[in-house]
Amino acid sequence: MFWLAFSVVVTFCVSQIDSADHTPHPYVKDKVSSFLKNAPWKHMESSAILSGPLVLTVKSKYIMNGGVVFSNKYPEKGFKSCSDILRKKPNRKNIDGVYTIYLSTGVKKRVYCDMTTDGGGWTILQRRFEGSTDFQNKTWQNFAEGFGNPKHEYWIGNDAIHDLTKSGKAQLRIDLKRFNGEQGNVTYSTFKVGSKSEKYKLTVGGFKGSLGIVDNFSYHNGMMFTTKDSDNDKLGGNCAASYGNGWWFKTCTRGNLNGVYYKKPKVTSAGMTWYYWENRQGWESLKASKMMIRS
Ligand SMILES: [Ca+2]
Repeated sequence: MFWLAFSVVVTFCVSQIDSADHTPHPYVKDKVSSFLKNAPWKHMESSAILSGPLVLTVKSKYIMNGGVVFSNKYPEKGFKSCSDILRKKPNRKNIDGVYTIYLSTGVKKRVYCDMTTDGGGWTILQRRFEGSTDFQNKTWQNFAEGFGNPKHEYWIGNDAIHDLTKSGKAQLRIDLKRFNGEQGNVTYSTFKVGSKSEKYKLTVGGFKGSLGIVDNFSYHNGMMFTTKDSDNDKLGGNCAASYGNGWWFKTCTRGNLNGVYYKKPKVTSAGMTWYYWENRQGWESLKASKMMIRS
């Protein structure tokens, strides 16, 4: 009887949110509904009146402690990712550019959306093509929050990557370009990055590549993120201290897309490299890199 009455009370309260006079913002409605459903209701009293042979009227009274219903600033549009934008606004297809998305934490992010490649809907995590953004002198916190300019070169931030991949449904695509103009790509059907407390641990699998580009990211599978000021790699020393940038270093790398941007095909493991493509020097520095996800 108690649970039945409880359910009735909650259903009643939630239904009040849908009152005919006002249409609540869906975000607010969801948050308040969730709060009412999960709040600790305290039973105060119940009374029952039996009248006639068939009518039983039960009245129950509950109180609920006050508290914060929600504190997030609710998103204006609420797009969660570039694929979400494309689903809700199909006319954005083939219109690449900077869009606004909101992470599940309520954090607003300006990101570059690739609305063209393979049907579009790709949220860019990392983009480099000219060396205008420094990836070398960045801290753990910089890599966590992201840096650069979404119109040009940037790192979206490890907190954002975690948030966008935590459902486990994201696919990763990396587009690469050599200085001779040759372009190729790799895709991973599984791509997930852990939380801050998990030190952004990388889970990657399901490789496919074009132009003989080999799978080197799997070498980094299971690795935590390492920066100059946070050593979480498998080396005795700190890989990031040698390479400068943050990455999911092991001992240390087989392709470091956050490496030094050399503006020429310099052969060095310190560069922005992918080890390797067929018929090519393994550690040749690349002209462009674009890491992007879709789910
Ligand atoms: Ca180490």
